[in-house]
Amino acid sequence: MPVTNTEIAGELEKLADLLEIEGANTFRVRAYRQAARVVGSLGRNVAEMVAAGETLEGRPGIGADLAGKIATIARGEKLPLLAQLTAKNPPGITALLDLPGLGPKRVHALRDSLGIDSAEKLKTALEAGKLSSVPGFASGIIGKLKEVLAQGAGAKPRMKLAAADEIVEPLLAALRKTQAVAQAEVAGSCRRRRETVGDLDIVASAADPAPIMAAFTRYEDVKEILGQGNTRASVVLRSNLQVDLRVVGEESYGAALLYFTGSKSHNIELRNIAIDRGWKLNEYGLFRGTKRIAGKTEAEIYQKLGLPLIPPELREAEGEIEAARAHRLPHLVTVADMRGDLHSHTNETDGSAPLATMAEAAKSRGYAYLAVTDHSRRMTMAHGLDPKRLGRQIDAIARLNRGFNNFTLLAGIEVDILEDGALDLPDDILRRLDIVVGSIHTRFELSEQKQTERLLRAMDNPLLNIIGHPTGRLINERAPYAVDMERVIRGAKERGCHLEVNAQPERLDLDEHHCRFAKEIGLKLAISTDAHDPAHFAFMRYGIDQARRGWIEAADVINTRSLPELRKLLKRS
Ligand code: DGT
Ligand code: CA
Ligand code: CA
Ligand code: ZN
Repeated sequence: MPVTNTEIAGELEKLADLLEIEGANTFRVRAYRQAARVVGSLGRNVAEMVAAGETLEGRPGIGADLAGKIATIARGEKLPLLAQLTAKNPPGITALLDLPGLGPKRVHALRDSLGIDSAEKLKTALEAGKLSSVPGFASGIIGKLKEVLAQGAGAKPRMKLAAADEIVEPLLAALRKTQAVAQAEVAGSCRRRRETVGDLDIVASAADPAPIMAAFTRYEDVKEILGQGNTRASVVLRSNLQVDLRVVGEESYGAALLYFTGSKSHNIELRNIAIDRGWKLNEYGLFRGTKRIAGKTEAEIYQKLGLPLIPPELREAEGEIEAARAHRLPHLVTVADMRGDLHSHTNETDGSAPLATMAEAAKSRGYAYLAVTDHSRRMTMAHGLDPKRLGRQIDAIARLNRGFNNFTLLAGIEVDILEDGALDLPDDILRRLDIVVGSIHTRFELSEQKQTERLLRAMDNPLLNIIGHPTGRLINERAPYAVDMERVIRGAKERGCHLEVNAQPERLDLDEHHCRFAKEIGLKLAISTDAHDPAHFAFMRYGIDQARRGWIEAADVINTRSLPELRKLLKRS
């Protein structure tokens, strides 16, 4: 992978930031920023130019020294100056510069007087009221900082789970290939299948850790090594995702996996059980005195503690240990339990593939049914269906169904829920469908009361079966609209309607807490991919992950049922 211009510009910007914090000469700082702009706006790949013997010397603001530094970065080497500055300043410090009122001078003062080098440390110091002693921090600035930090500014961005999976899978494969590695697995929030991850934590076992440590720090995707010892290392990948690796002996692998899978509060509860028995639990094993009584696998540690293995998705200290003790852990739903998908689009609206292709893709996953639910007419940008076009699609589905064995296309619609809760298509066409999904795609800004009533009113129509992506949130992009989900979930249950867990990685909507509440009151859910392309059927695993975090079992999900049973569940009286 050649170094990209964006990466070179990023390194130059970072250098400028750090020099500024160090109080370097303004002209020098400005020169690096100018160079970053030149590289960033160049039409050609600098790494390739450098490899071909070309130089940037002579371009606006770029002299021999800067051109040399750019060439170094372009060759994938680390600038000694930057290495020196990053050793002194942790990565979080440059994020401080983005906070309002914080220029390099003030960041410098924070670091030297209070040792603050990250947004988190700043937050702690603010809460402890320590900032007023730092020169240059008047109460106005302090108040403003408190306000923006409370709103989440400066927090490390969290990566969506599906994106993290794409990164961790090849990395694990590379680590497992090194001879000495017996086992390697991702732990942390990724293994618990949280919808976003802060960083990746990998646990490996090996008799000799050296080869795996080398494979890890030399992995082609590594941008920066943050720290490295004999059995642990931390790196930053080119995606800016941090990865921590810990290598232990085989006898400790289960203990390390358990420890680094977390969550922290789950670990604390486990450790207390060990303490009650006079034992000690840490990342090396479960110990009676100095004797290790378990550690090789997670299962044997749980067993010694009197518990069945608790699935990682449940390890959040939200009642799973009590449930395990009482032998009442849920049998969580799996991808293999799914008999069909209940939300999909074709190229008749905004999907990429025709009906027959979508049907084949669903069929080849082993599904018994697929509901085709294109958009309704209100979604003009998606070329939504009016009654006439929908009628033709219903006929096309009937024709295709005659050719299938053990597979059925269900005629459906994702009908827009209008502002007043009415549906975007008349009842007489909806009545001809097997299934009706209703979704909100407009007027996200309504008050909580109006939005809640809009959804309840939509569900009053007995032709509606499922509310699609019920809160409308897009992870890291759009907050849920204001809506009282407890009322909506209860309202769905009362009306014989269902709610969707939308499996698109940026939606995962319902979330885990809604899932758990739905289960508690006995509302059955649909888990659907909202596929706009045959490849999207693979997103099912993300919907399943989220549902599992919400303690959902196969029996709580309508599309784990056979078609005749599903049809019964869809019948509203
Ligand atoms: P993240 O990275 O923010 O998405 O969340 P996690 O859960 O992956 O957290 P992380 O990466 O800070 O730590 C990984 C696991 O290591 C965490 O889930 C539990 C364990 N761990 C980390 N620090 C501590 C600690 O101070 N005490 C205990 N008991 N466990 C810890
Ligand atoms: Ca983590
Ligand atoms: Ca970590
Ligand atoms: Zn939709």
